[in-house]
Amino acid sequence: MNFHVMTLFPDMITDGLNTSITGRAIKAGIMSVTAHDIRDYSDDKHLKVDDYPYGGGAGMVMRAGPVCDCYEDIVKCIGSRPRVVYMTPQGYTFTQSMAEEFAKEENLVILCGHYEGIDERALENIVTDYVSIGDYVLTGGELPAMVVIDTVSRLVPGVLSNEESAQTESFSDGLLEYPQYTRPADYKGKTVPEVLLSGHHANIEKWRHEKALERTKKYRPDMYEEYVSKHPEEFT
Ligand code: 6GU
Repeated sequence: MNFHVMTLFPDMITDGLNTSITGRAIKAGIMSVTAHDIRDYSDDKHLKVDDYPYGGGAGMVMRAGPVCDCYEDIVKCIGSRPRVVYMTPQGYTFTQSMAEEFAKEENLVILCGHYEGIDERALENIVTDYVSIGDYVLTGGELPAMVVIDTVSRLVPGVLSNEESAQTESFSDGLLEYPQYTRPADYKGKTVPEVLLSGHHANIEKWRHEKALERTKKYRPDMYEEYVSKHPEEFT
């Protein structure tokens, strides 16, 4: 899987993803992340990529030319017109099922905005998906792009080891994770739940399931209701 990020801060993307699990996958050749500097496509002698908004108002707008030219260069490079995900607080909220869709693509372009936004005509020309990562405002699309790439990459075959893949359960069974403990059994007077030391496998599974339900009910009542409606036999 190849990610192509269109950004004004390419170092932020490469520095952020060349570490940890994504960094390992990139070095192994299982995926690639290429950051394309939109400023390289400026036609301005001062390399400006923004301008004042028509109609007035605060802030600057990224011009259509550099954004579209950058995309066309990627198209020429890979020989197809890949999906373009625009990171914007005005988009649909990112979900695990969106990540599963994106993971099917061979190439994915992610466009990061800055300033007050990007000229609407560039968006109309190239963007296929408008995606936000939640209801709060960031200074730019780079951190959201890294969130999307991290989430999608762990769904790409070979990126996670078998042991890492086994920890995928959390959202896939529709419940939050149960609490985990490791040694020591007594940490400054706080002890590990007795059942986990018992070696009784069925009891341990039962306890973990109960804790997962308890947590989901408390922190994600929406997910809890969904789970109850899908597993009525468990609650009769
Ligand atoms: Cl995708 N971009 C920005 N600038 N802020 C956000 C966001 C995206 N998602 C949530 N907040």
